[in-house]
Amino acid sequence: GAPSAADAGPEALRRRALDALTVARERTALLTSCVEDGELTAQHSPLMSPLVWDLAHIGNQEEQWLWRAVAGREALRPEIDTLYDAFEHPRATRPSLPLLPPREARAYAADVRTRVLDVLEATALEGRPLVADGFAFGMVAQHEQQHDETMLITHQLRRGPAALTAPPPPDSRTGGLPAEILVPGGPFTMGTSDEPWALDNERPAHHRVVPPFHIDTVPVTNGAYQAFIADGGYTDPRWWRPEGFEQIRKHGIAAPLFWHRDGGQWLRRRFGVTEPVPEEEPVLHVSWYEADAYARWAGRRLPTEAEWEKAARHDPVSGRSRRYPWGDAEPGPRHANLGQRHLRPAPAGSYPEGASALGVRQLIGDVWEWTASDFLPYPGFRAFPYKEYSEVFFGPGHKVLRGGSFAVDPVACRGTFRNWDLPVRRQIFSGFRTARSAELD
Ligand code: AVJ
Ligand code: FE
Repeated sequence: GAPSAADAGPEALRRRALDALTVARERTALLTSCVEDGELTAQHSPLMSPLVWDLAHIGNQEEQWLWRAVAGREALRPEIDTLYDAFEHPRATRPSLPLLPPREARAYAADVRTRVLDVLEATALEGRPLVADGFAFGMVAQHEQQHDETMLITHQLRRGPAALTAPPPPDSRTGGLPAEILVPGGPFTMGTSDEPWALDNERPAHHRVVPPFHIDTVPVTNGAYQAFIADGGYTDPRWWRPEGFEQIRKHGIAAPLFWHRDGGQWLRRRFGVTEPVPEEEPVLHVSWYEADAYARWAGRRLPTEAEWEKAARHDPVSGRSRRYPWGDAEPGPRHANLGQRHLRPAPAGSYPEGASALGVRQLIGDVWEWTASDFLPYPGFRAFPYKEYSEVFFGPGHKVLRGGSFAVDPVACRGTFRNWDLPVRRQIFSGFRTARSAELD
């Protein structure tokens, strides 16, 4: 298999950094060239930035971290920093800023990239923590890919005919899967201290004791979710957290985002195309409140973040935690549905080669999975290299999502990777699976 990043030398990491930056830029270029320039400056939803903001923000972050912090050079355009500071300007206000127009934004990002490739060539990837193992380059590639996922969400919210197309994922389902899998109780290693490009919130590795539990073999499907809807799930407050019930009442929510009813059937709009909701696909575009309510209706609950990671990484034979469910090899197309190769999740039960040691499927790729847990620091957490990546979001307001969606690139996805969002969010590529404690048996 592919060499693991964990034991790659500096030259392998330099190639990996060049490759990760190049792949990210190809994705960014596609997402910002498949619509007219006029659409790049439009706001498709108050929840999202205009695409041209993401484009220049990607370049600006790369300039700040690789041109200035790593190489110690002067700001190229100091006057634009504040425009692309995500904390100074909330998304809804970004269209009214004097943003760089599309041509200038493209030229700026390209200029930064040309300089950064020289920096990568000239920098010894050892010594201070920012450059050791090429960390800052890996961080910037992950940042660009995270915005590429954000831009894909903007494309999904956009009205009008399809601008993006991709082949459907191969149907690699195998039958006869159990509905749930027992994860034995006991300690396991959560988080990492030796994955070179793991971000601050994934660190450090530490022991967690997790009581035995059962977890769904596959994510909850549209078919299963339709049974919840048909059973009056959205109108029965017994299943809902009070604030979640208030949100669905106030906004008239009665199905996942992008679904509508036509006669007797559920349809959904996906990247400009309307189609029947496929029953066998994992449900997508549900909030944490919807996931939590479904689980309660099903007599189950969402897995905690520690349970999710143990199901994904714990090898009961060796007792160690793997980098990915299938082992330590880098994600390939047979392991998981990642990287916007397909613009939809694969049917539940796909990717047998991506199963975890315990046999749990599709933990990586397809849909982000809501967990029961608040986004909190691990014991021994240290913000690095900046507090605004993770630390300012810690607390009960944000729920953790795990595993990555079809829209995430492999560079920004691992068994330890942590995503988070507000529990009301549903434009993200979010689904879930359920669990139950085994002690109740
Ligand atoms: C980790 C996906 C929640 O998009 O808000 C991008 C990633 N941080 N730029 C986000 C991020 C700064 C972040 N999430
Ligand atoms: Fe950002």
